[in-house]
Amino acid sequence: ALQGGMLYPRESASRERKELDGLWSFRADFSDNRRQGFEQQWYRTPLRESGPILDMPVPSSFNDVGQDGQLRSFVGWVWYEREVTLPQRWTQDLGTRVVLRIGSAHYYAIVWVNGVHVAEHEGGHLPFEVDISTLVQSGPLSSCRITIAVNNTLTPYTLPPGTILYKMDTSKYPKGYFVQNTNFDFFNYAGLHRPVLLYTTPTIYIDDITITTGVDQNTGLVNYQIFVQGSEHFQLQVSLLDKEGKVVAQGLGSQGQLQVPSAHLWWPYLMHEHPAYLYSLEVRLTAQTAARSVSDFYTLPVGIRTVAVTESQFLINGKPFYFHGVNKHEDADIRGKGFDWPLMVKDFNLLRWLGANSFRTSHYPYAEEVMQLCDRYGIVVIDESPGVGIVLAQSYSNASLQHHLEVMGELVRRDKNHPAVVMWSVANEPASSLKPAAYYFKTLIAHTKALDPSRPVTFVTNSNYEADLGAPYVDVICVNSYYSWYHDYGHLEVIQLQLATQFENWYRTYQKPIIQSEYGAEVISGFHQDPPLMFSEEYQQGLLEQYHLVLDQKRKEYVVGELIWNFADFMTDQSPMRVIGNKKGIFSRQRQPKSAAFLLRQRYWKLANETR
Ligand code: BDP
Repeated sequence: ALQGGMLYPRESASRERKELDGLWSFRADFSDNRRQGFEQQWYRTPLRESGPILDMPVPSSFNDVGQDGQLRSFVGWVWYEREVTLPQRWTQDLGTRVVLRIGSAHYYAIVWVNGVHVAEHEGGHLPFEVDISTLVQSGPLSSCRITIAVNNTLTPYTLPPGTILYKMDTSKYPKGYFVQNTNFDFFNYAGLHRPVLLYTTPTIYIDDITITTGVDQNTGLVNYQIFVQGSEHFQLQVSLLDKEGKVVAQGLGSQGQLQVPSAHLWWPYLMHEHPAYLYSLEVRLTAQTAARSVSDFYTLPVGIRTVAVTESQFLINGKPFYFHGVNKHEDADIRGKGFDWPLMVKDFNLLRWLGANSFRTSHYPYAEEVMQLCDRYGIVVIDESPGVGIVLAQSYSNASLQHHLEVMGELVRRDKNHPAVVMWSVANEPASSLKPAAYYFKTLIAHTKALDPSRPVTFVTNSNYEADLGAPYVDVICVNSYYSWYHDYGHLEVIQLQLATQFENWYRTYQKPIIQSEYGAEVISGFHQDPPLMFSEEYQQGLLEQYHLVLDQKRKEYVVGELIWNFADFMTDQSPMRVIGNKKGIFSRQRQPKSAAFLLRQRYWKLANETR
């Protein structure tokens, strides 16, 4: 089980934040065994004393900011370091708890503060944090040195999995030559991808909050559970405030139910005149110690809504919801997978221009700042774990499963309170027809449901409906298919028959709602061919039109969504199949529309008007 909560660090009357974004010292360990940094203990003294360092922006992937091809494709340990000056009230007041929080470090991270090992974390897409109070409060120092070593190596036991291939043939490769192989279709960008920060709380503090919501006639129900650390003796007061700041319900104690008469529900974008209504849950902790009285305040945005799945429908607030949206990636020029405010806002503006009401976080959890905007804008999210590329037998091992269970724990802990999240996806395109897949997905899905009984769970399949051993356990069938792209390429005329057959087979077998969770075609922006040929804008449009004809029939029955692959072009590994990345975006990597974006925009607005 996980230790403690992972509330997003927010400022309040009792909490401060210090962002550590900006330039960090950086050094990649190019030594043969990649372990020189450990052997020479680069964390003991300032990194610049170890040898040549670079300036590295945080957050960002390290790969594309420089002009060094070897760094771009580096595999192994890279070292980041930053000196921070702390205010006296943080270092002198023993009633203050100082926490270092790393939004994401891909893939494995070790953290030292002033040369002392304080944390390790596995997994590149979820936050972790460590209480460093004793270290920063122990001496006269008002500064501290934070060192973070990050390793991007992927093995069959990591999530996502990968393989390090040693090339032994000395007639072809230098001694010790190896490459990183992956079974997923995006570049394995690495580094400190999301904000790193320090924040404070009192030493008796609100550690976690879990909210679930319901609706009874017109009354909104907000069930809360609050976890406190640092003392057994405390008082908790909760108030729910509406948008105007008016208190609409109050409660006392660690758990309870707030009732909101004539509640404003959280509705998806375009489904209601007033979508995305958020209340604020203000939690106030007070405690009395021998020395003093302590208060802690935390405010959580809360959306009141329900989610349910029937044999053929996906219901939000009891009304059928049709996902007309996209699959995304965290990906852009220069920064790679680094979080970037302008990029995030641009993407949301494009989503709303498009009339998209939803997206899937293919193929890993996205930044918390993204999830918060989904709550505020009413963009519905299928929240996917980094379980992509589970295709090797080893990746079905018990060790891998255990890690995957932990990752689901971390994901649910981080995202459980987002009204925008309506379903968990535990994996993308695993080899779900392999024998161990049955036990693996049965266990993984049961575990996720136990962590969060309030949301449906799925994984995204590209297996055959008869062979898929995980499908019996999902609530919604999510299918990817690439008719007339990877199969029968060039033949748009076969799509309708093949797609209709796909839907009918899955529905007959499982009687569960179906989402077309990927479909699409590669286009080089600006390539035109009529009659349509592959890679031209006309071919992508033609392919979409064929898919839409079938989706329009089946959505009257049991198809509950369509998510285009992909929102934007994105970087992949180099291969003869990819022209500087995957070009299935309806927007280019620079977020300019291809012709298909206009087609989709018309369709999505029409769907929105029909299903409102
Ligand atoms: C699907 C994968 C996705 C790929 C896409 C493609 O889920 O990650 O990028 O195919 O090949 O199989 O474009």
